[in-house]
Amino acid sequence: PPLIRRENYAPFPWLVPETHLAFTLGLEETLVVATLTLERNPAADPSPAIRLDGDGISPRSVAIDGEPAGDWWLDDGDLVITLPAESHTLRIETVISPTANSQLMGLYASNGMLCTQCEAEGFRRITFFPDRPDVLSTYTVRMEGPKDAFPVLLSNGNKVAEGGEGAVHWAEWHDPWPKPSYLFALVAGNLVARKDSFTTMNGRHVDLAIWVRGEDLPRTGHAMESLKKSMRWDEEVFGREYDLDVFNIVAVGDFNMGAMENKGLNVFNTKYVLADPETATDGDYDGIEGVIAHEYFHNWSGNRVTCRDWFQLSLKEGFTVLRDQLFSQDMQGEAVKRIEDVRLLRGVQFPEDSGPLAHPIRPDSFREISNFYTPTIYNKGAEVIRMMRTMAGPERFRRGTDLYFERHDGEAATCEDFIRAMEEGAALDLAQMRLWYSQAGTPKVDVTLAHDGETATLRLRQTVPPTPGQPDKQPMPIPLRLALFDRESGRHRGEELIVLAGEEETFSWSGFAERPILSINRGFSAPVTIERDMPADDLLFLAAHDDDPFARYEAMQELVLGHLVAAVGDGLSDQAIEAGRAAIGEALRAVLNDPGIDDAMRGELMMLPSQTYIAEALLVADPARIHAERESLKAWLARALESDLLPLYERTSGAVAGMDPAARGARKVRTQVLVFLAAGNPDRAAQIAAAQYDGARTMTDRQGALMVLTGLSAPQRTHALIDFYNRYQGNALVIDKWFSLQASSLHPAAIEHVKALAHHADFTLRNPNRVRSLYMAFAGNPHAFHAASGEGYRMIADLIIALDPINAQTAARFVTPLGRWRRIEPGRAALMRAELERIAGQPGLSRDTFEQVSRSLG
Ligand code: DPP
Ligand code: ZN
Repeated sequence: PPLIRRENYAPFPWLVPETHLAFTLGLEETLVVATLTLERNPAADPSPAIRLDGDGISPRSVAIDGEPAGDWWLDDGDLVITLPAESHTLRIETVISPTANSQLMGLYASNGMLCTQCEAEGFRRITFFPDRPDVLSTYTVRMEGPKDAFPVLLSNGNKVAEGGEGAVHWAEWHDPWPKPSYLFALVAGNLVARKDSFTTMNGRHVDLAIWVRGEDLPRTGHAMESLKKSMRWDEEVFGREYDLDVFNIVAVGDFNMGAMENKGLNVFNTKYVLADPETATDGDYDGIEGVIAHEYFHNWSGNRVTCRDWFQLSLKEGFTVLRDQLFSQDMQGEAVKRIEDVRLLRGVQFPEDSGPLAHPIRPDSFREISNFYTPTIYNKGAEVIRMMRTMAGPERFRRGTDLYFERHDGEAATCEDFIRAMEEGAALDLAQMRLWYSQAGTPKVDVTLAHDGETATLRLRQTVPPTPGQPDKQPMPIPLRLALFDRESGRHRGEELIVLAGEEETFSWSGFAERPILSINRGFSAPVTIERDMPADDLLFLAAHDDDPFARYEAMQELVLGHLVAAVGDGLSDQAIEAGRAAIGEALRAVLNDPGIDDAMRGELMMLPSQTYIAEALLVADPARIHAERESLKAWLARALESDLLPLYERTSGAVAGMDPAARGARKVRTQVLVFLAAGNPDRAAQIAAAQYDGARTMTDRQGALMVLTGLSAPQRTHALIDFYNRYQGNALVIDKWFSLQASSLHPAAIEHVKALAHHADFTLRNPNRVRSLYMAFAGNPHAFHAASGEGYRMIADLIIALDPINAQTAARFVTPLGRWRRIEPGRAALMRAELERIAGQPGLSRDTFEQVSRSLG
């Protein structure tokens, strides 16, 4: 498959002002009649023919200006037609089979309904079209089908007509806003709606509806509330108003991604719509609120202003992730949300940036765009725009986004357009900042703080590591929020923002009789790793006293990380181990008992750095050693602090139900306590967890207890797993949790459990949520995935090979964990590599999997 390059962008030679689509719907067979008006694009090089993208379809008929066309041919799946004049009307008939579409791209069947997913290049599986984001067209869609199978017919925009007699009915929808093909959507099925309405800031009445299967209706309330909050928030914070009379959301059980922002008709994975306290955790509630907001916000950052080409994907995704993060911060509290976002960034994006799949947030080339819906494009993209916001401040940042929306409304824009609007609107000089768009890799900042007389001198040095195709890097601007704490008073003089722009810079402050304590990268103001030698006492001080909650969290993480990295790396003397553990124990005890922090924050501070994060800090990791050291620290802490943990469990067991912050915080802490106890006192933990399981009034409590039990070899384990399955059989999202908990468990036999679960009657390769619930959980479970025998690697490779022909996009996602081999100790690395080679040797590999495997081996 060819490499597509950003530098080769050229505008499409034709404009498509109007697109009319007529569907005769059927699960087995759907007839599509596409009628396009075409005009030569004055801004492009003229072309005697038109090339319309197609993927796995063939035309049943082609007509130009009402006459059957003769001069057309298929080239590599695309339809090429000679067009003599300046403007034409083109009519193309295709027949597609939704039921046979297991890739879930284009038009497909799910549970008896029909739905579409077109981003990025799915529209070409429905009809021939210039399937690229810079061709904007006004769509009119007519759907006709059996009333009993498809009582509800939805598409983008507003419904303008409907009718039908007897068994067949039809509806016509019109979307007044020109859009690229990736935002087209159609849904037909037996659905019911939760309906509501919203009045916009300028008084426009909007009908809202969330469409689900009948039995799911009671679980749509939270999604609807989240939608209304998002609409209000985007008006208040970004000045963005909704622009149609209806906004529809449809929940689908078979979906490759989280959700999709089609104009006026968002299609969602059920996971991000359905919730009630009995079946969804507090985390699920937050996920729904965040994803509903994300897709809604795309209406401006993505739809009204879209992308010129897919290399600009972060233009809409990075920006929209930042917008949804800011929204969730406002809804749930800034500190905890920021910590969660940083944990995600470090857990998935930093490893991507240091591995074979590293790419800049604006990539230069790809073979399959589906492979670039990555944590780098999304989450690092958000961090880059967040840095601009930090440097400009919220008001100037808003002037920048206002200018961007105003200037590019109705256009397909580039990242460069965004940067320019930000430079002008927010009055920022972003010349050097552009490097964040072009250079991959997580910068490392070495920090030393010297003290001499009354002067404190901070020396900062940055390095941006080499990444595939980018051996040499230039220094990038790194905005760092910092504070210097006076040892005497325990206070700082006020936070400052400095920008490290050169490779090495020094900053100094006078008036410090003693060496101050440095709190740096507060709020995680830059997506970098900080390297510094900080005495344990100073970290203990920050963990207990820093007024920036993120910095407190960070100090805890740094304390534990430093200890574990040393323990895994060089091996520590018994004495050093004891001292390290004692310091961590002291910090954790303070966290457990500090009345000044709320439980949501306490829960965060109690979490030890993940194995992935520890591995990232090591050049080459031995997953077994990391696992052993981390578990043994946990066990030690649990035993040393048992007399603090048990009362904390007692206290937090008071508030059982309720969705208020206090009850949610209590649930989080309770489960964290159980996690510690499971390591230090498994019998006691099993007893408490079993009681929590039996008495649970929320899924958060039930899942937390089951997670802990699943990791133990206790008799209560089997009982709870059977009960959970029986209780929720038939509820796909909850059964996903049941698969996931077993695949991610600390149980020594987790790998055997996964093998057995793959043969469970409820397991299927056809449903992405189910596949991920078993195998993503497994691939993220270090002690099982990295079994020294290589069996874990073999299982993931077997999965990729089996899944690739069914759902290539999902299969390719599983290459990432195997691609980490360069950073793993040599024995395992060889086994991982061998599995990648075995996959590469399969005939007929998809473009998706081929690209990821070859980059991973490369
Ligand atoms: N554009 C979608 C989203 O990120 C993914 N296809 O919302
Ligand atoms: Zn998005």
